[in-house]
Amino acid sequence: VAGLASAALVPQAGAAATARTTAASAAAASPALIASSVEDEGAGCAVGSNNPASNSLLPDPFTRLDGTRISTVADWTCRREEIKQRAEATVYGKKPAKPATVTGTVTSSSITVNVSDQGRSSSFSASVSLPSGSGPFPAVIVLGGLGADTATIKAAGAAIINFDPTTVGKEGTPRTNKQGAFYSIYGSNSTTGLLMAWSWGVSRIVDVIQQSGGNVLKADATGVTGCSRYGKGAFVAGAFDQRIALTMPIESGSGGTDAFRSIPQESGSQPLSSAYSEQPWLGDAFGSYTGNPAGLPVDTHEIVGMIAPRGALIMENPHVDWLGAKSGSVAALGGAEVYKALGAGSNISYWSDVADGTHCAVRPEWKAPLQQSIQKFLLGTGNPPNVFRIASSKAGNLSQWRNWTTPTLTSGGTSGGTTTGTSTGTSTGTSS
Ligand code: MCU
Repeated sequence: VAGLASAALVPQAGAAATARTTAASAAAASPALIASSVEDEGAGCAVGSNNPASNSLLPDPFTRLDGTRISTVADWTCRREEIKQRAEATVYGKKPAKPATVTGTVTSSSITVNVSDQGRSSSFSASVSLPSGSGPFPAVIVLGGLGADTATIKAAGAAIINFDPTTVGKEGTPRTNKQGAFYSIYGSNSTTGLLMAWSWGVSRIVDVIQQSGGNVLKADATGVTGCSRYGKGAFVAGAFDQRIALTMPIESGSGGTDAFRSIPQESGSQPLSSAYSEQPWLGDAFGSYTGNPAGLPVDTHEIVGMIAPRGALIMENPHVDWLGAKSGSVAALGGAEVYKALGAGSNISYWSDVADGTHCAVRPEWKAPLQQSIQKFLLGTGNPPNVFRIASSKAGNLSQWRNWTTPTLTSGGTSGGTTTGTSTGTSTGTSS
């Protein structure tokens, strides 16, 4: 606990204030919530597929694989797609496009999901717990049950969807014999790791909510959270589905939010080789990078950036060295630059200045930012927490990790590059 009295409180400057001003003036015209209606707005982009030269610093989120730099907010859609595809190829494994058929039911107590794709079928379910009052309600998908402050989530007005992701991607199997509802369809020898399989499960739950008619749960107001290995899963789920309005990973560590390049330099943190081998969480391709993170075409600051401009609350524990909270702060600070560039700097918050060192404890410090995040991003009321509260014992320094600057992306059409978006989703734009 020593050292926390002087924990750094870093309010977001400049861009956040700009975002608030922009948002205030745009409020009347903007939808209250900023999630997309589609899983991947960049699905139609023709993007680069080369891996850039090795780089010991965090790659520039704003430079395309062809070397040109993006300049407009519209450009981000296809640049995000490039990041997504490189991250699938080298870190997590491929997330298949929406299956041919997804059916299911939403009731006040459960969600069932039935999927058919490529001639195979599988099913899974999740339990639902509604808050008091009358619906339809927003909901937070809680992966794995650990560490989530469900009382605060419900008191803020959101339902809980309790999802055991191991039914979709089982732990404890060798990489060559992966099991669960995802692998029943895509094969036990699929190279996609468990985190992406879990993320696919979250997306199929959102499919069923979207198709349900919105009587019990709202289609455009779903959040995701989880702690530790389930925090890794919540992070990937929120990053890879633009329908998720609020992403809240807790103490996700190595393989979660922690910047891969920073982990080898953070004493006591879980080594990349360990995160790769403890469970098949990451994709099989990551095995080539555990000793060479500089060779990765992306890092986790860009996975944070994939969440932008949607709501994010990243929670970390600085007392357990294994969790690598310093590397987590590096990624959050780097990802926040994407939010700023999009004029949505206030939509990401980070909090690692906590007193209790117990892994996955429900913490008093996170109650207010959690409540504010749910109200803002799932109910469309109030203001986001808009805070970076970093424990001084585990405070990363972004300037040591980048050689790029953050552009102010302008409105208007796409510029340069070879990319063409064919988005059919609701435009997200800045926060309201
Ligand atoms: C932080 O998440 C993991 C960690 O990566 C593992 O090394 C450890 O065994 O388990 C943590 C966890 O999921 O705890 C519940």
